[in-house]
This record gives sequence, C-alpha cells and structure tokens, in this order.
Amino acid sequence: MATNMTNTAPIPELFVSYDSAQKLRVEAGSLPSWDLTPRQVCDLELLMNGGFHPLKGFLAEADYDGVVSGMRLADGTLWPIPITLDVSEKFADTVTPGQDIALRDPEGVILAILSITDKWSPDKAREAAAVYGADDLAHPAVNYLHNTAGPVYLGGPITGIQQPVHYDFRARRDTPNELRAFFRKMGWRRVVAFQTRNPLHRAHQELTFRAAREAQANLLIHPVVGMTKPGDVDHFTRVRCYEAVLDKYPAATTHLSLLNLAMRMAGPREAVWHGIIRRNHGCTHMIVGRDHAGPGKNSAGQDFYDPYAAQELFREHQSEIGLEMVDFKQMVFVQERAQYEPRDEVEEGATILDISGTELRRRLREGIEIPDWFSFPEVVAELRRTSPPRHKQGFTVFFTGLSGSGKSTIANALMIKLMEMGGRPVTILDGDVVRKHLSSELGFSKEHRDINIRRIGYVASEITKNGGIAICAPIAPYTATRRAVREMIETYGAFVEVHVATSLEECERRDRKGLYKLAREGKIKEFTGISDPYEEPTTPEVRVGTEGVDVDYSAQQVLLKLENMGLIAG
Ligand code: PPS
Repeated sequence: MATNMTNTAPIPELFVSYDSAQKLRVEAGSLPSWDLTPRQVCDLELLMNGGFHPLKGFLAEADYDGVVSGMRLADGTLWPIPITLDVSEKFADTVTPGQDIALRDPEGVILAILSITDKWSPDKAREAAAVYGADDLAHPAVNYLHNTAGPVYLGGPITGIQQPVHYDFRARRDTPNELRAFFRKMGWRRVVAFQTRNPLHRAHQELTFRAAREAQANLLIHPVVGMTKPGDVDHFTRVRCYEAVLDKYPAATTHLSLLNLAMRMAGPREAVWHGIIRRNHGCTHMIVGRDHAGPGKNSAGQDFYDPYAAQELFREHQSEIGLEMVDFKQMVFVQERAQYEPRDEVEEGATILDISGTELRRRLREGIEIPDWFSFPEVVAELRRTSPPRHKQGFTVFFTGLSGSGKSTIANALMIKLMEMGGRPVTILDGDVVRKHLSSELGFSKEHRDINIRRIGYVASEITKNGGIAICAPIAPYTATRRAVREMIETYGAFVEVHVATSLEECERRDRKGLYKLAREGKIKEFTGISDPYEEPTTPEVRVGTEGVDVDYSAQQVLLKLENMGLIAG
C-alpha cells in the first residue's frame, strides 16, 4: 500500500555513536584503506544517512546479481540500481573477504569502515545491458562503468564514522531524518517531492505548485547536487537559482533541500530509485515526468528509453516504493491569456509560447534576450553570470594525430592567430613540451599515455574554467581517454577536438624527427602507428588534412569552426 501520510519516524542510519566513532577512527587508521571516488562518496553518504535504506552497505554479490537481473535484493526487496564499491585490481589483490577496510574521502578523512564479505569481477557488459538497457558507451553510466569504474567490486556492510564534509550550502542540506523531523515540526502530512538537475523556470514553478495543490500536499524541491549529467549547469549556480525561485511560492508551503546523489541517468530504473530515496526522506508523493532521468540519445541517435517508460515502471511498483506518483503536467505559456496552462488543456487556436532547453542555451551563449514570461529575472541574471556569451568563455582546442602529423605546427599557428585577436590568454600544451615539464617520468605504455593525457586534460580544464584558451597537441591515441578529457573540460567550456588526419605513410615519409626509422628498426618500442595503436576519432569537431595544404589553411579551418561555434566573435 502506498502511504499517503508522511512517515516522520526516524529511519535507521549506519552511523555509530559519537564516542565509538572517535575510537573507531583511531583503530581504522591502521586498516588497509581505499580512497573513495567522487561517485562513491555520494553513494556512501546516502548509505550512511539512510537515504538508501534498507541497504546496509555496498552490495554483496548475490544482492548485486538480483538487482542487475530483476531489480531485487537477494531477499526480494525492490532495489533498482547496483550500489557497488568498484576498486582497482591492484587494491583488490591486497584484500580478502573477512577483512575490514577504511574508506577515506579524497582528502584522506576516514568516513566509514567496510567489512568485506564479497569480492568479485563483474560482467560489466551484462550490467550495462540489464540496468541501463544497452551496452552503449553513449550512455553516461555505461561509459562510466567501462571507462572509469574499477574492474573488481567489494561488497559488505558499512560502519559509518562521519558524514562527508560539505562547505557549500550547509543550511540547505538535510539527511532523511532531518527532513522527517522538519516535516513533523511543520505538521506537513503530505509532501510532494520534485527531483531536478536543471535550473527552474516559470513553467517548473507552475507545474510543481499545481502538483502539490492536486495532491493537497506541501512541496519539497529536492535537487540533485552530487553528480548529474556531464555538461549540466553546475550546482552552485543552480542552487542560487533555486533560492531565487523559492521566494515565488506562497510562504511556508515549500521547502528546498539539496540531495547529494550521484545520478546514473538510468531512466525507468532511476525513477524507481528516486522514489525509494524520497520515501526514505519522508515524502509521500513524487513528480515523475516525461523521460525522467533520461540519458539523451544512444549511438544510433535514438532515445535510450521510451519517454513514458519511467512513469510505467514507477506505477507498476508504486505500492512497494511506498510513495505515490504525481504526473508531471507539461505547462505552456498561452499568449492570449498571459498565463501558464497544462498543454492538454489549452483551447484550440490559442498561441503557445515555449523556449526549449537548446534554445535557452543558445540565447545564453549568444547573449540574446530571455523573456520574462519564460523565467524569473533573478534566475536569468544568475545564469548569465556563470554563462557569459561563448566568445567570452574559456575553451580548449584538442589536436590529436600521429607523431609528425603536423599537430604542433598547426597548433602554434592557431595560437598566434588567437593572440593576434586578443581578449583571452592562450596556453599551448604541446605533446613534447608537456612530456618535458609535466610528465618527464612517463613512458609510452597505455597506462602512461593515459596518465599523460589526463594531466593535459586537467590543466586544460583549469585554464578553460578560468576563462582562458588551452590548445593541446598530444598524440592522444585512445578514444576513451580523449572522451574523459572532453567530459572534464565540458563542465567549464567548449571542447573542440581536431583530428590532424595525416596518413601514416606521409608521417613516415616526412619522418621529421627520425623516429619512424628507429621504430621500424625496433629501436623505439610501442611507437604509435608502427607498434602501438592509434584509434582515429570518429566524430571530431574538425578534421584537417595536411597533405598538399599549407599550415595557414589548416589553422584557418579551425578558426572557422571556432567562429561557427560562437567561441570567437565573428
Ligand atoms: S601520448 O600518446 O599522447 O601520450 O604521446 P605524446 O605525449 O603526444 O608524445 C608524443 C611525442 O613523443 C615522441 N615519442 C613517441 N611518440 C609515440 N610513440 C612512442 N613510442 C614515442 N616515443 C617518443 C614523439 O616525438 C611524439 O611527438 P610528436 O610531436 O607527436 O611527433
């Protein structure tokens, strides 16, 4: 039975008492320890504070199998998303079931102890297909699974020592028990949760408030501030926007609370998961919309999930989730009536005004007006503050290609042309130069090349974040690593991949540094193109040839693309 009254009784947490935590922290200092990834920190926080109740730790193998194949723990409890502790092989080899390990945040603070019961190497292709619907790297969680997550999973119960530390928006963060206590104190008997990873505009405000009215409930704006879809508006900006919108609701009807969840963009399964999490936070209803937690298009350009699959799966499991679904009504602005109305109730012939997400991003990028009927001036001002027009933002141009393909030459020409234009500082991160200053200890194994490229990506992302232009020119032979760098940078600005597509034959003919000859003679090992792979980019922003064209022309092709993307003023 779905509850329709808030459950304000405390939910079990996995923390030990303050005194025990002090003692455990000292003891845990001598245990083997695992440094948690950002996603694992998010998962651990919700495990410990009851957000993932009834889980008592990272999934053991039997629970994992049940969740992957049928959305159920081994005891039959509904649980749609595998919450697993993935680790490196190297670390996995040092621990065995029966052992305790300390879990530390990135600064080394011990947050919890994991008592390992299970250790196994998952079949990731099976997990991807069953949980996310397809083993397709265009899905952010599938890409994460294959390219970021470690190969071995450790499972077992958690003993919580302390919450991860947050320095931002502390007053807006609530554990499930804090929210339950708040609802109790306010006398809120029915609460509708609104899950979001986007800034709210007028249509959202209308639909959320309407949903609350229909359910005769109060409203909880419960945005995700842990990890969302790569490329989303950063959570600092979003929270300032949410705070501005909060003032637009009638006093004391609505509460804003931040959820440190790491989303997977798993559509239907994710909707069920979101429901369970909101139930744990004491809510009675949740708004589920079209394409809830959708990951975008697959590699064939089609939607991963049917837009209504999330609502269907939720409805099917509603009583087990213990929370009622409220349909998300698409609200549109009707010009003649100067008000928002549900799209399916608009009179025939009326003029509907709408601005899509893509159109909004274009307007922000190009500094074009965003009308008052669409959003609140405070929200627009916040968005403009963090997204100045593109030609004022930082960006990265990432050249990739074989040794001797002409990357550095074109990169240097491009740098000079951009410096001539002025306005933003330009930094070049050339393959050879980086290897001298940043990566001098690295060789050319896959592992070392990946470290090298990630270092370049990190520096480029910092430059991009701070409004500069980074021009990188390494070989960067692996698609997955280039993609990881793209994701790192796109959080802050544009990433323009340029494939310098000079053929191997031509590079070898030129052999500017005499390296190909040495590689052919076997005197240089693991040489790209000769004895090591080069995975060509399939969809770079620009592909330039260098055979029979001069450097100026190639640099010009890149400049035209930059102009076309709005990155330099036309
Ligand atoms: S990678 O794969 O992106 O980390 O390589 P990168 O940092 O760009 O370094 C490439 C330059 O190092 C020289 N060099 C080699 N390249 C490829 N394979 C092997 N084994 C190798 N050994 C040395 C070479 O001069 C490359 O410079 P470019 O400018 O690309 O010719």
